[in-house]
Order: sequence, then C-alpha cells, then structure tokens
Amino acid sequence: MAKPMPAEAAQPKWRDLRDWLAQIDALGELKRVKNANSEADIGAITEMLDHTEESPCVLFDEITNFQPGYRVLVNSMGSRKRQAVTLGLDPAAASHELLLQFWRENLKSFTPLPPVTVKRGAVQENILRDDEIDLMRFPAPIWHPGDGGRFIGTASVNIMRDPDTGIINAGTYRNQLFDKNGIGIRAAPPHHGGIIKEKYMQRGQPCPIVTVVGADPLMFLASCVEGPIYGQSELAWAGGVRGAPIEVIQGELTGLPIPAHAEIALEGFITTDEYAKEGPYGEWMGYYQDGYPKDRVVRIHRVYHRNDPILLGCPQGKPPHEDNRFLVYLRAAMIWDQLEKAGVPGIAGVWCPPEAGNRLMTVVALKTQYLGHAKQAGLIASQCGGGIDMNRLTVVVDDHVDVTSIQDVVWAIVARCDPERGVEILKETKGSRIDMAIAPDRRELNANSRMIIDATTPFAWKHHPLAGDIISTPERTRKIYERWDWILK
Ligand SMILES: Cc1cc2nc3c(=O)[nH]c(=O)nc-3n(C[C@H](O)[C@H](O)[C@H](O)COP(=O)(O)O)c2cc1C
Ligand SMILES: [Mn+2]
Repeated sequence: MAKPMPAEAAQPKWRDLRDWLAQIDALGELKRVKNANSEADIGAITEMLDHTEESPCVLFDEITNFQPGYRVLVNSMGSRKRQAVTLGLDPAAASHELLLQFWRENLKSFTPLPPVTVKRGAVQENILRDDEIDLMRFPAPIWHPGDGGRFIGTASVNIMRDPDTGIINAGTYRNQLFDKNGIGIRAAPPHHGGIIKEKYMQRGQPCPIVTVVGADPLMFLASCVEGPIYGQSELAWAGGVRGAPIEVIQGELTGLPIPAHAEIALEGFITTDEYAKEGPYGEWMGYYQDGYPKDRVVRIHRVYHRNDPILLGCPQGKPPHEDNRFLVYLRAAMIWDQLEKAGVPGIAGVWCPPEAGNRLMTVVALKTQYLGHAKQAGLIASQCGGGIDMNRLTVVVDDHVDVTSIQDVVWAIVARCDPERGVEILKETKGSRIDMAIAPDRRELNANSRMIIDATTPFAWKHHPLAGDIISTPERTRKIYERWDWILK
C-alpha cells in the first residue's frame, strides 16, 4: 500500500486497551460474558458475532478452568463506531462514508511517527522469566472445532528486527500454543515476518521475536493492514495514525521494542532446530487449512503482562469475520485511488464485500459515460495492485446501486447482466496456493481465473425509452426511511 493519514483527523483519545474499552462500554457496544469455556464456547460465540452486522465486542471473564481476571476480548473492531474510536474519529459520526474518506485521505498524506522508549510501562506489572513461565495459564481458545490446538495469537503483533538493516517489522501471523513455553508462527514466506525469519534461519541463528497477544486495537490494525511496505515500521505507522508516538519498553532479552501499555507480550526466539506439527486451523476462506507438518517452535523466555491480562482475539473463519469488516475500508480506498490514477472517470463507489472475505469480490459503481467504460473499470479494478490478490469476481454496477448492499448488488447482476454480453473471463491471472477452487495438484502454480460482470445499463441504449426507470431510487428510499423507519425499531 502506501502511506496513511492526516494527524488532525486521527488522534485517538485513549491511552491503552482499557481506556478504549471504557469508551466502548459508554457507547453500549461492550458485552461481558462469564463462565464460557475456551474449548468451544468462545469460538462459537465469536463466529456468531462475526456473522452479524454491527454486533458488540465481547469480553470473556471467569473462563471455565482458568483464573478469574484472565480475560479474552473478541470482535474489537467489528462495528463502525468501534473503528471510529480506534482511529480517533467521532463515533457519533461513524458511517461508511466517514471511514472510507478517512482511508482515502490517509493514502494521500501521512507522516509516520517513530516510537519513543520509556522506562516503564503497565505491561511490566508482571514479568515471568524462564522456568516461571506457563503459557497454559492464558485462556487461548480452540477457535474452530477442527483446529489442531489452542491458538494464543490470532490478533497478534509479531515484532521482529531485520538482521541486515535493523528495521523493526510488526505483523499479524497466527500463533498456535504448543506447550508451556512454546508457540508457533505461521508467517507466509512473502510476508515481512517470513522474510526476516528466513534471513536468520539461513544464517543458522535463532530469530529474536516479541509476540504481543494483548495489543490495543490500533496496534493490531497497524500490524495486519496490508499497507506498510518492507522497511516501513508498523510501530511508526501506528504512531502516525495516533498523532503521537507509541511508547515502548525494551525487551530484556532481545532489546526489541514492546508497546509499553500492552496487555501481554511474549519474548523469545524462533528456534533453528526444534519443530512441531502446526494446524490445522480454520482459515479465512471458511475452510480448514492443514498447516505445517513441521513448523519451527518459538521458545518463550520472558512473559510480560498486566494484572488481569486481556488476550485479544480475531480468529479467521467463514467470511465475514471481524478483520473483513475493518480492512475493507483500506482495500476499497486503494482500488478507488488506483482506478482514478488509471484515468477512469465517474466512479461513484467501490466496495469489497466482507461476505466475500474482501479479497474475493470487488464492486465498482459507475456513472457510465461512454461505451466500454464499465469494461475499463472492471478490468482495472480486477488487476490493479489493490485488487489483484486472491480476487475472483469484479462487478460493475450503475451509480444508483448501493455497493455495500449484497441485496442491491445481486439485484443489479440479475436485472442488468445478460451473460453473453456482460461476462468476461480472464485466464491465468495471479492466484494463491490456498485457493479452494483450484484443483489440489495445480495450486502450486499460484494461478486462477477471474470473472468480470458488467451489470450496468448498456451505454449503447442507456437513454432508450425501454432502458427502464428504477423504482427504488436512492431518493425515494431515503424518504421512506426518514418517515417510516420507526416501524422497524
Ligand atoms: C486476523 C488476521 C490473521 C492473519 N493471519 C496471518 C497468518 O497466519 N499468516 C500470515 O502470513 N499472514 C496473516 N495475516 C495477514 C498479515 O497480517 C498481513 O498480510 C500483514 O500485512 C503482514 O504484515 P507484513 O507485511 O509486515 O508481513 C493475517 C491477517 C489478519 C487480519
Ligand atoms: Mn511490514
């Protein structure tokens, strides 16, 4: 991606996760649940929250068989209001338009702010060293029934240092809990954490790492957003978004920066010679992924945590899941930006439906101005940098269609697309090894095909008397709701 946001628009008015939670509670979007178990209940409840629009975030306490106070928070940014709080925007004004505008501005101008090192932080309230460590005390859930074990890191921030440049990277990669001081790290090879890990392994050296499993939502967002290029530090990115540097302490063993007010941070080394079976895990396309028969174990030698620590969770699963609901804004902003830069006029909206896991489907709304305009927009949206990864379907609709409504988009497709004229298939496009629609023996090719659906009114007869006037104009719909929506409440 590029570079994010104007500081004045984005100054989170909270200091740490607890402050953030207090604000969310005041908005009425926090539910507390007691006596759920971590083997099945927390995962099941999270799946239900993920599949429900604007559902609350849930803080689990008194988890069965775990010490009261050892808590798990899920669905932190599943609603627009909670995203607004995270980004320092007014939650009362939270809307699709506000969030999209925020990210579009962010792509245009952004100044990162490097972190500052402080002497002490709340994360040091408890420091456990070597034999004192027992990660099994943290209620890491089994998120999906077929998972290969508990995953302590799902909204994790894995902090590593490039051994050549010293640059610090932070990335979200799943971390299975293997034993009392051993976790996994499943960083895909092209991801920055995967590159750094490999550099150490090539040298035969253990790779120093800090895995924050109780980050605040902004740090989590910085760590999983597909924006900062290799060499841009996500910690500085998060500071830039905050408009104030992130405070960090130095890890005792590795010297790596640890967000000073985090809930839980684990410090250790990715080993060169110790392996464990990783996965399976319920992944983002909604299917189990086998994982690694042999994955390197991360040995943890220091645990830092606050009193009554909160584990932050964001499991993957059948879409939509929580991260789809916030990452969509950046993806849509990037595609919109790139369409404009490629010279496509008349764009009225861009959306990557969370229902399709963001990546798999792009919708572009257009006020068509010439023959071929919709095809141009569809082809570029399907192939531009912001839209190319794991995409399968791009739909171009008229500007009166609400791109965020699957109901509207399906209607546009069936009402306006005559397949013989309106469907293009692109073959041998950029794919992925984990594409569930590709035959297993072809997945290593990293190739797929794409469909582009032109669901706009054909420009050639757009003004013909039989082109059809829409019944539910946005204006009419707005008026109906303004007058009558109390009946729905
Ligand atoms: C909830 C969530 C879980 C993720 N899990 C993984 C993972 O297990 N492995 C991986 O390589 N990327 C995973 N990602 C994607 C990366 O976090 C994302 O590509 C990020 O930009 C990587 O940072 P990097 O570019 O510094 O490596 C996940 C993203 C999210 C939102
Ligand atoms: Mn990175």
